[in-house]
Amino acid sequence: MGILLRLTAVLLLMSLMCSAMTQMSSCGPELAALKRNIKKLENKLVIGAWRVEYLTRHKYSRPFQSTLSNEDQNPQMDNGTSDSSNVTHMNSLPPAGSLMVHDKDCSELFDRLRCPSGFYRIRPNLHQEPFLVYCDMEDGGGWTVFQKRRHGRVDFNRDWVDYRDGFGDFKLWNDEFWLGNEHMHSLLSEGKNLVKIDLMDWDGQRSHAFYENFRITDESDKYRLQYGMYSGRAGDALTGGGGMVEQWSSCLSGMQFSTRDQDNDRYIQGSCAQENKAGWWFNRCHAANLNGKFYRNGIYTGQSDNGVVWGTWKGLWYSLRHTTMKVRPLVFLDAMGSGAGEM
Ligand SMILES: [Ca+2]
Repeated sequence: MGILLRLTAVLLLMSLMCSAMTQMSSCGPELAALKRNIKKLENKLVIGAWRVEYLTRHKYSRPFQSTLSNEDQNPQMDNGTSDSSNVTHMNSLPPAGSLMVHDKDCSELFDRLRCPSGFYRIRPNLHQEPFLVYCDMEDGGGWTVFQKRRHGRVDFNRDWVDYRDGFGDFKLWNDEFWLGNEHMHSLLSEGKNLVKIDLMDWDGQRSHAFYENFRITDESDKYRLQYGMYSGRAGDALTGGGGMVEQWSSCLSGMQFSTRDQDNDRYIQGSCAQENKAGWWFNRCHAANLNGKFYRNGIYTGQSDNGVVWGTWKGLWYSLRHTTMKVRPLVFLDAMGSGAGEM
């Protein structure tokens, strides 16, 4: 970067000298060439500056919004510490947002760079602004994570707009978030996919469920859920478990999304989202709700089964400790060569 600056300064000086000389002699062609070189160097400088910004962000896993909101919350931080000078530096850079986002999801990023797990920007389709996601590069690699529960610090009982746009923290590996229905719609619309749901109870036991071709429609259809074949060990709780009665009341295939301020469920007497303290796809109401109320220690009691629930594994009255929902292409040669992740 320093070399570029010095070169630009030298060329500027030469062009000034030359322009003074034009009155005496003809150095027009040289001047034009110099101007073109300056322009090229200026462009290189802009791209270089943006690369530094990009790498700095990813090194510290700093999302756009969080950086700004941290600054808003701590205006006294602007005292020349490395942290605040970073923020100032990033804000002053030119907008070149789309230059460095090559990947439509974490699987492409994994194929290209074999990078570690962390927050990266992706762009599922070219008509969309890039956005920040957590990429799980373990478990075979290439997973784009769209839901995570870890410690209960993020409130998941929210309105439609929050669920549409996404919420939570996007900084640390164990942060909790919902990527947002709008982002999920574009992410899940690309080709055939495989969604993996990772679950952990309060004794550290783990289980999982796979769903092929997991999709949600757009907002005009209230982000209706559709999915294909189930496999895994935790049971097909999205479909409601075994019996016809259970499926009639809790099969979530074909259900629209509901939040506490938008009741799109089939429960006529009330609102599943309000009862279950969550935005989710509800029928009458559910056998799986990973956005439910976070209860510590698993077994809970309440007026309704409103915990973080995967009914076919731990029942409706057990609230899980860790959950992750993540997606990658159905056909994907992962780090272990199996294409299926941890079974
Ligand atoms: Ca209802």
